[in-house]
Amino acid sequence: MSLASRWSLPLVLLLTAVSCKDKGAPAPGADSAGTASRGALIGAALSLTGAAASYGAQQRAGIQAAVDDLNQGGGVKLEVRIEDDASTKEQGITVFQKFINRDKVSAIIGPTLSNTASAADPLAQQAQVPVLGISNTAATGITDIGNYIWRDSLTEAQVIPGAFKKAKEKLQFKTAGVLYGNDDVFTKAGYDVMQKALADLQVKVLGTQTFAKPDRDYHAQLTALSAARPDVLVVSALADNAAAIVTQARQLGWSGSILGGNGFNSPAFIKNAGAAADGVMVGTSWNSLSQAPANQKFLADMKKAGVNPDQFSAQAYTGVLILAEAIQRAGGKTGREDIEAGLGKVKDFDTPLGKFSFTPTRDAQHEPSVQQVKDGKFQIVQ
Ligand code: 1QQ
Repeated sequence: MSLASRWSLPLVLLLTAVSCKDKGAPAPGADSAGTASRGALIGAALSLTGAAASYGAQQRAGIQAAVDDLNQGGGVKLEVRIEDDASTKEQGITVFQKFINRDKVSAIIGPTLSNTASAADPLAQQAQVPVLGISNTAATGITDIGNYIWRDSLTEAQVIPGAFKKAKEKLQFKTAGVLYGNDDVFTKAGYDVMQKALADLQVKVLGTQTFAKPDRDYHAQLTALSAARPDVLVVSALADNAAAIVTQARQLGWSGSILGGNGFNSPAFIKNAGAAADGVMVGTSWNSLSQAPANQKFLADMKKAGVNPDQFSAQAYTGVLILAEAIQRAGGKTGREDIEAGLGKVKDFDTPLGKFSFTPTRDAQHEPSVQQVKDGKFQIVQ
């Protein structure tokens, strides 16, 4: 079924987005009638500041675009209230508490980082408020928090083995040096998956080094890794660290290939690393080339909004569609229990990420892709 026909059910569909800065007021482009006769109130905890701010900005744009688009159709009503989780566990918990107890939201989108989700999601589970993660990719410690926690983001365990296999076929490497952030749930979990994927592909790890999010100088780790002369460098890092690591590796003379994890999937990584990003390969949950109508609609909406689309905006946009679909599947009812039940019925849903279903453990299920930086842009590897 096409998206258009899904949305033309006899329900009034109206979404408004409210930013943390202008609380209570509809965001630009949103329909102010959304607050006058609002439907389900959804809270979105996004990293608008801090280490994950580059993802949060794109997520906000994706949510806004989906809201604006749905606003023009008919059907379920939603009001999406966006708050900054500041890329930290502490602020994530504060925002969740506000959403759950003060705003009394029907469901929560986010938070941006797995690290934050690991601390904030248990509050929603406890209060029985459905959470839809849109970018949490740590394989464990997210949806296994409990039955109210869902996500539309594929885990590193679902993406990396296939991406590394394809990379090995293209690049023919036998050895690797590995660098990962050891102070973040996602970068650590990503490392575990990478290590296993390399072992399964019979790639020998010649050296492993770590860093922490506040670090800006990686010369010691990179020098030690290149001294071991691996064929490829494998890095699990958030976008800001990733850009600095790749830049410094090239400055130190590293000319080999670099494989990244989900943290690299941001245009901010390419922007900050510049020419050093060229050739970097990474698995992704969004196929930018997909001709599927849902993806073409997403691309058109982002173009209209003047935003460069990426995986994070695609997953955020998809999150809004999934919640609206869940409400529709719940017969238009918008209580916490209704949305929880509706999420359980979302299946083979056409989204910008492809045909989307949830696994029995509430993780995302759809086809991943592989992309490589070329001429300053992510290009899908066929
Ligand atoms: C996570 C991630 C980050 C790289 C993006 C938000 O995947 O924290 O799970």
